[in-house]
Amino acid sequence: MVEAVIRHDWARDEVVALFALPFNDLLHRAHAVHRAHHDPNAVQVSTLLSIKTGGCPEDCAYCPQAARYDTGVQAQKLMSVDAVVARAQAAKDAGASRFCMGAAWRSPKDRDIAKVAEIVGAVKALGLETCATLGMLTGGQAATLKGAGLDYYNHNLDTAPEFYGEIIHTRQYQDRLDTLEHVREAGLKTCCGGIVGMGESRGQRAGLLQTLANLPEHPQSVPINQLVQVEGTPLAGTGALDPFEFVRTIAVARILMPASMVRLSAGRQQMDDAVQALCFFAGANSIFYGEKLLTTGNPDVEHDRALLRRLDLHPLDVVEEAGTVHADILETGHAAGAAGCGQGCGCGAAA
Ligand code: SAM
Ligand code: DTB
Ligand code: SF4
Repeated sequence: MVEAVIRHDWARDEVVALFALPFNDLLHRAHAVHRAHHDPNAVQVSTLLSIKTGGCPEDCAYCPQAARYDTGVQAQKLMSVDAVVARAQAAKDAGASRFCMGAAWRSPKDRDIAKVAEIVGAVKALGLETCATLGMLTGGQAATLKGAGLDYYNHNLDTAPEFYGEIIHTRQYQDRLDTLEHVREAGLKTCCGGIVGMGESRGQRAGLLQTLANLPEHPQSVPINQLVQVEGTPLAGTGALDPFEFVRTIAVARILMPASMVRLSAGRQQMDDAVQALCFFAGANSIFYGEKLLTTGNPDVEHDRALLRRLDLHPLDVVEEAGTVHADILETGHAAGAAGCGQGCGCGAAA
């Protein structure tokens, strides 16, 4: 299996040409790249928590947390360290290896960062990988988060540069690129992707992926979200994207960024199992696991376990603890050592 060359000089025409390949040819090519760089039967499992919800001053047209849209989301202030740690422990017990914390800020204040740094340190101490998405960061804030033990910072480009102005007016594309630069310079891993199904053209979907692939480093994690339409946001009622076009987007992301984790992100609850299976074949190898994303729904964990089992997919990098053989969460519904096991799986947890 020949590994694909890592490139940062993709032309728009080349990316559009990939989208235009016959579906089977595109999936064949994407899967070959996937197989050369990753275990094709492993899926990285992250759990997401909104640690500060709603009341955001930005106008992102897709977002239920923007204060200016009447979406029914109740604003909540930053959660306490203990409350977040309890949720992170539960996520770990359920089999997640990464814990992603989201806050509805435009750009956090330094005192917010100090509090989040404390939270990150406590979550990291549980043995989980940590990820945060808090809005725009200065270089100093990124360095503080790195020092606290943060592994990944999520900051999405969201869409192609030329479509961005139709979706967000309260900050510029360049602001996003600047934050990504601060994140990279602090030595954090980058989680950066976008949303499809917002009414963009295929050329604009290609433009998003081209921009991601031509960053100075490929983001280590690339979330591809399908728009979750929320009543009250300007994008509610946008025409649905053909599911096969979503699969194509995953496949092109895999070809352009061969070594990155490509996350089948928001929108899975609205997606057929068969479409998700095609996404895994096309190169998706990461999901959000748990009944909620930030404010909207995600598939039931039982449903996801069954789906992964039906597709013979196993969770990647469940944290190994010394002397513990981890139970298969697909069989038992929890990682080894989880409180209150009692399912006779031999993991040693107390019932
Ligand atoms: N406020 C921070 C920011 O914007 O960077 C962090 C949280 S924000 C909710 C994180 C990402 O979630 C957004 O960049 C967007 O890509 C995604 N997102 C938000 N609402 C969504 C929706 N309705 N459907 C799909 N993705 C969504
Ligand atoms: C990402 O790209 N998608 C996640 C995560 N990064 C933070 C967020 C999806 C949010 C979907 C809408 C909601 O639940 O509020
Ligand atoms: Fe605010 Fe982030 Fe939502 Fe935009 S995506 S409105 S910045 S929470």
